[in-house]
Amino acid sequence: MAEVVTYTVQDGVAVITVDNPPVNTLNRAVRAGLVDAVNRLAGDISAEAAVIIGKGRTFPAGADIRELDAPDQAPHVPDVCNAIEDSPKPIIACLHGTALGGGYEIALAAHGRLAIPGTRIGFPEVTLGVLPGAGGTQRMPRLVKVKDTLSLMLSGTSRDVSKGLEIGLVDGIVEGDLLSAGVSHARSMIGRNITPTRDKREMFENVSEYQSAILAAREELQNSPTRAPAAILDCLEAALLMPFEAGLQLERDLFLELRDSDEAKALRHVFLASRLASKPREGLPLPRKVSNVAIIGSGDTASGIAVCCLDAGFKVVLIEHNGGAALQASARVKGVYTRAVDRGRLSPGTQRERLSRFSVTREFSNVAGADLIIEAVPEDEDLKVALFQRLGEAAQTDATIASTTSLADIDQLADAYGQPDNVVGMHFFDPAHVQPLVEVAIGTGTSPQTESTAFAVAAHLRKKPVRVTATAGLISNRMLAAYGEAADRAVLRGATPYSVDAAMRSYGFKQGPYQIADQAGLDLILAGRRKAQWLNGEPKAQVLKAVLDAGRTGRAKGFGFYAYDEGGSQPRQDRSVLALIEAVRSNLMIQPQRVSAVDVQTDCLLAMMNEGARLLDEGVAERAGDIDLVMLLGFGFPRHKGGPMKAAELNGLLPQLRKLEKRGREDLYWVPAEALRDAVKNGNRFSEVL
Ligand code: 3H9
Repeated sequence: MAEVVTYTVQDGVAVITVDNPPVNTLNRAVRAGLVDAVNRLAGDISAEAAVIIGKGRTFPAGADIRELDAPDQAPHVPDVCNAIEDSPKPIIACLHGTALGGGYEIALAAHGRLAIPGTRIGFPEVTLGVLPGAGGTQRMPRLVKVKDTLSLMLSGTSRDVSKGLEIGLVDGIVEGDLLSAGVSHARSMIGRNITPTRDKREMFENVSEYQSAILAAREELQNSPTRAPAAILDCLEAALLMPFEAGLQLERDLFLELRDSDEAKALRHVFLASRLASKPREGLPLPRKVSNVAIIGSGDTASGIAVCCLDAGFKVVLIEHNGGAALQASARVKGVYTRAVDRGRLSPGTQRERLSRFSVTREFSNVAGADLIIEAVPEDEDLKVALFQRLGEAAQTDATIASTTSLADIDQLADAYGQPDNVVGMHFFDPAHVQPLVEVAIGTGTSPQTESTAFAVAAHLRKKPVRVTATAGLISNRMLAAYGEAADRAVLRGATPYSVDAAMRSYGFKQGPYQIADQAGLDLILAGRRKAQWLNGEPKAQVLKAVLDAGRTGRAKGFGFYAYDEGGSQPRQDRSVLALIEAVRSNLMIQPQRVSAVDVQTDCLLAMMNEGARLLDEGVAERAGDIDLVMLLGFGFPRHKGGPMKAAELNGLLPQLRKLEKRGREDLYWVPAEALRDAVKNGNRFSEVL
């Protein structure tokens, strides 16, 4: 096996190279290799200093996230950092790529830090529900101002090194060869008196400024849904008030506590699920070339997709036969860019360049010039079928044809087109230029090259693709249907749409199911609900239907489950909706009971998990992690709960299986899916992978 850490000597300086592709994570072999290298340096008469550098695309990007779920194995990253800091011979960290988390903590422990332009530095730990646990919280505030430490550690975002130089993240930026510059810098430090980071105190001189920055951050973070930010603040406070060793110990204790928490497990799952989902399946051929895109349609989805295609460098023609609608779509696209320029997020030059690649036409024949055609007309199956027939006559034979439908049958559209291998589903979420998720729906006839092209396009548009075996409703509508049905049942039992929404918001959702329904439009939600088939046939949707039948179609019309003011922004609870629900209850002879927020949450989560398990049974979704991603990115499921499948695992699947079995005896809606039974047998996991 290739060595993951190598040791060579150049001009009397040891060159310690980390070579663990793709991102040089600090797995056990790397940690052991680094400690060995530092020990070797101490006794090496041919080297009086050292540099640490990463091979390939980056300096270490942090601890290996996969290892955080495995039993502890020494040496730990803090051991590596302590060994580096304690080295009697100076060690310089040479940074490039992304020096993140534990990677940058190594640099903080070193006796100097150089970087090339473009290097990004950051602490993503908080996004994983942990804190910088290798001395970062103790060393960083000794080197840079606490306000900059706070901003980096609490945001979890990385910073370009050009902005890091002035605040002290590195000692210098190297324009030329990083290794040569590192070696000569290390040589210049030989024989000099070096103060290790742990002994630096200058940043602590203004105690009150330091403490008030921590206090202000504490107040700001009072409502944080995760525990990591408060723990980071505890450690930074300890850096000021406690001896270095005690601060390190506190940091280690809190790190381990957080690492083993459910929220950190959930966040790790999200990280890995998202990386896995984005990867096209193995063995797919190269994608077809795409540079000219035709978008058919003029609604929000069509204009949103046009914006992301323009942003990605494609030439875009938007095709709409209705002149007025075409003008509106064009104005919407231009409006996005005008607002971006007004807010200083885009230069007028870039705006001009992007819009120079954009045109709107009523002429359908323009599809002939496109290598990717995206159908984004309203969800009307007949309309879509007719359109695909026309496309079959007008499109280039090697064009990729993508439908944005989440309800229509991709196979039927593919048949109408006549060349099913080139047809795929790409379901965007509105607003399409903002929302990251795309469900890539693979039909029976979709060829591997079309699949590969859809994934390449999604990546090019900077979207998160999730692969779905094409089925009416895809993952998104099926999950939303189960969620809505559970919510309706809770309302019939005695909750209100408002108490259900509040319960799900207090669980961590940005919006409750009735707010989502109002936003999407109740007719669309009902159409989606009808696509779900359970053992007892059609979903009942009694509450949804009652409100829709009263002409309340959602936010766009000003009335749905809520009433809205003119601009549609301020939802108000509406007594007449409660009266409609009361009428349904009395028809069904249901006596309303008290339904607590916990009951609502339990039922909705149980229903979502069971529907996710059905999607696994049917092969619509390949992995539980894909279902979680759709709920997280598509519907605002709280990230730190990991998605409905992960949350169910963390709560223990066996009691949930029992609960479903019991309820399923009275109401077939609750009958447990086979995949849930398998997951219980599998040791409380939906799949070996994710
Ligand atoms: C930490 O350091 C804790 C310490 O404070 C304390 C310790 C005691 N682990 O994203 P990409 C994989 S916490 C494992 O597609 P990009 C990734 O799964 C850690 N694997 O590329 C993928 O694998 P595959 C703090 C990782 O160029 C491949 O690398 N660090 C890790 O778009 C390529 O990744 C982080 O949180 C990892 N840490 O982005 C960094 N990182 O090909 C998280 C990547 O098999 N990582 N992989 O699917 C990132 O932000 C991005 O991956 C990075 C590259 C910017 C590095």
